[in-house]
Amino acid sequence: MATYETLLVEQRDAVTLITLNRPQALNALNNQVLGELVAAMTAYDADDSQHCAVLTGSEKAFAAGADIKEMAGQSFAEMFSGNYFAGWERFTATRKPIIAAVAGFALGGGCELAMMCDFILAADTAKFGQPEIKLGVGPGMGGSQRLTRAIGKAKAMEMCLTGRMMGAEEAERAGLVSRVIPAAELLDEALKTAATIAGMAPLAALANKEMVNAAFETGLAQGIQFERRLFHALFGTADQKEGMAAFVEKRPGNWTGK
Ligand code: CO8
Repeated sequence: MATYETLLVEQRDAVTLITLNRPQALNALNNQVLGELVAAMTAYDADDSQHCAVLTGSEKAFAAGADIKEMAGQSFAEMFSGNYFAGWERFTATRKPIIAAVAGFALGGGCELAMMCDFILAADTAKFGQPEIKLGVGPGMGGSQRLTRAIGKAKAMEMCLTGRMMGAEEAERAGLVSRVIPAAELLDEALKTAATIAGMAPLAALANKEMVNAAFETGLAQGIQFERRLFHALFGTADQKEGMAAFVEKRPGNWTGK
């Protein structure tokens, strides 16, 4: 397995655990982190033995944003011609499931990275925010769009305009995170959840991710049509036959990923 300077990557059975590892900068995201995360996700997606990923940070910070020191001196021409940070689209192109396990600060690009994952499990210490306005800018990794879709206009607008942080309880109430977990149990719970997902029929997992994501890209009728076609298509898989036979025979499914 490849090794990285800003990430720790390990495989626990069928689960890939990726830990952001720039403690000196509270896991701030720079071009190197971006390149390494894309490489790690591409490797995970291509590895037939891996079926769910967990992305996490440290106890203090999931990620405190894009690296302000890397960006500070850049001109418009450099940002625009280099299409700064456009590479994140390759992260969101990952087809297999990714869980964000967030403890501590998830600010700016850190909050946006968590929202690029399929769902967020938050420690009770998690703090989410889009404080870019305090730096004279705004979200740039999808925050204005994904946060608004996740928690609605009123709260997203307030978060972006004031830069205030939102704690884990509020984030759960608002629908940004799926569950809040005591900090000491966060990683175990995230790995357990990932193992549950990794235990599902792999093609069904890909299809479920695509279906839910389609809700953000289509109108209702088109989204339902897409869902139905994917549902139909899964009847071409051996795992659908196996899954339904296993139910009737009252035993667990034995998946082949075919
Ligand atoms: N970038 C670079 N370095 C950082 C960052 C960051 N975002 N956040 C923290 N660090 C560094 C600090 O500079 C410090 O380094 P040093 O010891 O060398 O001074 C070290 O991490 C520890 O940080 P603090 O001493 O500040 O720790 P505190 O516990 O006092 O405070 C905070 C923690 C509250 C999280 C504080 O560090 C903070 O406010 N950080 C910045 C948060 C922020 O503004 N994030 C938004 C950044 S902009 C962004 O994310 C834009 C995304 C879109 C880009 C897309 C481009 C197209």
